[in-house]
Amino acid sequence: MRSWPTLSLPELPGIGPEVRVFDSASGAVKATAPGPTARMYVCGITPYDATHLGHAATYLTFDLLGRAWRDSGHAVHYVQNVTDIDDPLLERAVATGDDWQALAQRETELFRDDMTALRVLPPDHYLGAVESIPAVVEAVEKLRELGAVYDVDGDLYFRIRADERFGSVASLSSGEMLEIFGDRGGDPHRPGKSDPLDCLLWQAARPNEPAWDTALGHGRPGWHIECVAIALGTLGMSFDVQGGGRDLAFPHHEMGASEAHVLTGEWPYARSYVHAGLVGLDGEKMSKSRGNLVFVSALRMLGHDPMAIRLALLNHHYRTDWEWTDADLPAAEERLARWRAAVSPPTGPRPDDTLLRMRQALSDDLNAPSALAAVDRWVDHQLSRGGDDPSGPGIVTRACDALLGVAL
Ligand code: 5CA
Ligand code: ZN
Repeated sequence: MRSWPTLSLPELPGIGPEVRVFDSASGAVKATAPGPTARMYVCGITPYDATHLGHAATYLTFDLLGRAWRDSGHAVHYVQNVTDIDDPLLERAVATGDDWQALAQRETELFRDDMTALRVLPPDHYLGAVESIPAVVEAVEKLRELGAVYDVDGDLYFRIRADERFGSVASLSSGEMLEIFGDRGGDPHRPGKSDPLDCLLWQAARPNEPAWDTALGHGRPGWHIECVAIALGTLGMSFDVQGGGRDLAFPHHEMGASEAHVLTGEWPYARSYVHAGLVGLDGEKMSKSRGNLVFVSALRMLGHDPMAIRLALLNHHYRTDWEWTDADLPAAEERLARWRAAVSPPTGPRPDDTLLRMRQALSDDLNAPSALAAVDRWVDHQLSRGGDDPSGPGIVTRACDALLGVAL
């Protein structure tokens, strides 16, 4: 699948510190210790509706991580999927009378436009579930040979007991897992399953639904194995970060880690599992199924500067859940205008301390609000007293671009 256009990042003096992030599996902030090339897989959209601010906040989180890694001297190998075949997409297509493929293509295109406008660096591999069906089939066949698969009326299930490490990503009790599994696409009550938490790897064709003829029969892929097949095919095992919103920790990333462990005999799947908090509106998680959405594209159509949208999102720490309010965007627009006014004179205050603080904040669990505050300090100083360092405005502009993705 086509990714979106890349951006060249401006050079900064010196190098950033090693990046630390909160890993859900160990429950602590820990150093990401990538080799020369950091490897990251971030779960992509299910393209049945436009990108809302919750999605955007999650993709910005991993964009910051990629930028911090680059600043600390690493190359980045970044992979993202598109779940372009799944129940919610088919349900939406039926409800609106759309062709499911046309719907997926349209919404994926809009997502690319939103990511481009927000200056999110593109993945190196952007792969859809449909184009990855051969890789999924190969993975499920291998799991079957290893005895980790059973059949319920033609549907193929992954046996979680095949993995003695199952449960180590999200660290939930079995009661919690059962409750969440049903809410997030699982089918704990289906008769014939060996364990209520076993998950679908391959679903046999249903009437009036798309299906593919494969060695597994006529059907379509399950969700978790899609990401495993794509991640292993591009990054291999033990990549540095598996990312997504907090709602993906269980079951999605838990199942992915187990399937990959059984498949390869290796551990870990990802060295860190990084989860962004959920953005809400009116007291509820912003979600396509609830319909309480603010779309990035709608804000753009209203003429809001994407850099202000970006600043509004970065003003919240990625790990906390937060609520979007009508005050977020005007505050970000005002901040953006001040920043732009401050970098326009030829000289300004010395930027060294600002750059240092921005780097420290971002490398310490992606503390974007603190990095924004560091820029605010320089801006306040410039707008109140000015400065005579000819490198000041240029370095602050470049740091905002390279580290925060905010073009001034
Ligand atoms: N296609 C799967 C992942 S393989 C999926 O979850 N798609 S999604 O379109 O539902 O979500 C895309 C990403 O946005 C996921 O990482 C999800 O966790 C995140 N996300 C969804 N809603 C919110 C929200 N309200 N706040 C923050 N992130 C969100
Ligand atoms: Zn995924």
